[in-house]
Amino acid sequence: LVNLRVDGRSVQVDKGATLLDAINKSGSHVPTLCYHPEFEPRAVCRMCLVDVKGSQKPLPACRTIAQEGQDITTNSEELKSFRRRDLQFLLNRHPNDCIRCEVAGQCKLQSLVQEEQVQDMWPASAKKVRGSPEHPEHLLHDHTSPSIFRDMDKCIECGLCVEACAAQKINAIGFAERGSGMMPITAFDKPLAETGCISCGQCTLRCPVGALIERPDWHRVLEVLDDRKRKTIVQTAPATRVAISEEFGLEPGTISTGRMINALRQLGFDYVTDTNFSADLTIMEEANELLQRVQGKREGALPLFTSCCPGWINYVEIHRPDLIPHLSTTKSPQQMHGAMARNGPLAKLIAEETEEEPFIVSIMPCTAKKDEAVRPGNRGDIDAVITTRELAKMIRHRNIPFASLSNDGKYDSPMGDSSGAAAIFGASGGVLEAALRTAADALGLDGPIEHEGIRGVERGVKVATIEGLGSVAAVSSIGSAIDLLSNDEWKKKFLMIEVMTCPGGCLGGGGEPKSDDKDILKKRMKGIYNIDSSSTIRKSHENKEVQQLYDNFLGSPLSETSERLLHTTYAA
Ligand code: HC0
Ligand code: SF4
Repeated sequence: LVNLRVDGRSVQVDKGATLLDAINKSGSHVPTLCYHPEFEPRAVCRMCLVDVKGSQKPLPACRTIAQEGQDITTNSEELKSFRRRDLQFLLNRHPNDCIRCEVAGQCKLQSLVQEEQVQDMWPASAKKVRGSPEHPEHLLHDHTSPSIFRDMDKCIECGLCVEACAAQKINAIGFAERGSGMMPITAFDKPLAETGCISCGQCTLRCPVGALIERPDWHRVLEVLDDRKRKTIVQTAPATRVAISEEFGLEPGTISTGRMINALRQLGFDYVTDTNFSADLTIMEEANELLQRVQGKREGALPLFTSCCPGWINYVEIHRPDLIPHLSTTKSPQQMHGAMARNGPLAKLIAEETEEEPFIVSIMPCTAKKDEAVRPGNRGDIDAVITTRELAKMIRHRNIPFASLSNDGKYDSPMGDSSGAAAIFGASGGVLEAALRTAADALGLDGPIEHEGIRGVERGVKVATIEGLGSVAAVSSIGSAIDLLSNDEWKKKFLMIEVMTCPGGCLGGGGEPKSDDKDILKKRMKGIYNIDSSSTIRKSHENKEVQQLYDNFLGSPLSETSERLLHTTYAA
């Protein structure tokens, strides 16, 4: 342990901890803009400069390792005035449109400016923003991606987006220029839609301001809800019910399924249904697809890749079209749900009440799901996809007291029942574990229901070998998939491979609440697995509503109707 003093108070931290860790532990506070615990600190924003007794100049707390006996001051008049000057510099270059900014109220720059009462020196017309005569060369507003909006006039050059994209090994954004003109841009300054961007949204998760955000669709959803002309159906993804809690001050990992359902009803949705229902349906189709491929009864290569993660599908189509034959043709649960709500028993029920087509909304932890909904072959089934963060905004805008709602809301039927296997779709390894539970029963194997070996939120590849079946792999983060696929070993080793683009799976999705807690994914994961372990039904094929759907509408997995509504194709 290391002993030091922060603002006159003694504090002990682990060896290797930074001054920032010590400051946070001591109860003192320094602001940060460019720091996130996931990445190596770059110390460019200078907000966390502190005085260290004996040092000639202030040091950045985020990347200075704490030493025995150090005496730290965080809030001298000189440091405070330095921070204010720096904030003023950022503010002078920032547009004056905070009042309608999508991240208003959750922007780190706004919060610091407000706290310090920094004055903006220049009117909007005189702002030195990029695209102005000083920086005419860079694309400023880029709304070409179906998932991500880039408004670079709001950028404060912290570099967290560059780090986030590099951690994904996609590198669609990088730094251009040097010194004070340095800014993150896309390769050749192309619009995002023309780059290698896979819409994962990890950059939006880390952007401390409103420069990179998910394409906002919640305004349109509220309009339709308020209009009350069309019946509205909403579906909620597995990972949303846990992470939404954080937006309203509940402990990370808190399961808020019933609260979320109640909030959705208060927002005015007519039918509140569960993507988890379609996750169970996905397992039925995908497990049978795997079986048919193994038996040589169906086109397509082995190992089989899961197809539910749209960032992964984007990656394959853009960067590795040679892998397309390995992709499962099974649609993702989101898209199956859309197709069923549009064409299945629920659609029939609604058609008895009104001729008007229902408006179908998904709540997803993911930005790439916006992209998925407008893919050829999917277009039209889902009318709007909003992220967990956007849902929280809608709830706040309507003054719904989320945290104090009772947690007893229930999904509507049909399309509301689900198993524990569906719940764990939200965590890396979950889709695979769900498939293994069903495959084991189908093949009469006597295995465990839980597969610890493929659980966990860290980036990397987790492997499990099932006797009588073979080896399977769960890949957490697209960067790890890129590594795994860099040579052909995977072709020999595995029967099935799950790839989730975001570290930890959907619970770490680009549309989830922003957090500076380095253990946030673990906390969310615990909540997700708790839903599973407390479920009475834990296997997808035991979902009664899914069984009824096959009996009354689809016939069987891979039937003609299933193929038409629940499967898709890919193109390079
Ligand atoms: Fe996921 Fe999904 S589990 S991709 O991680 O398969 O976004 O939560 O909704 O579609 O069910 C995300 C989460 C989903 C889908 C499901 C799958
Ligand atoms: Fe990179 Fe993902 Fe952001 Fe695209 S969405 S720029 S791939 S981090």
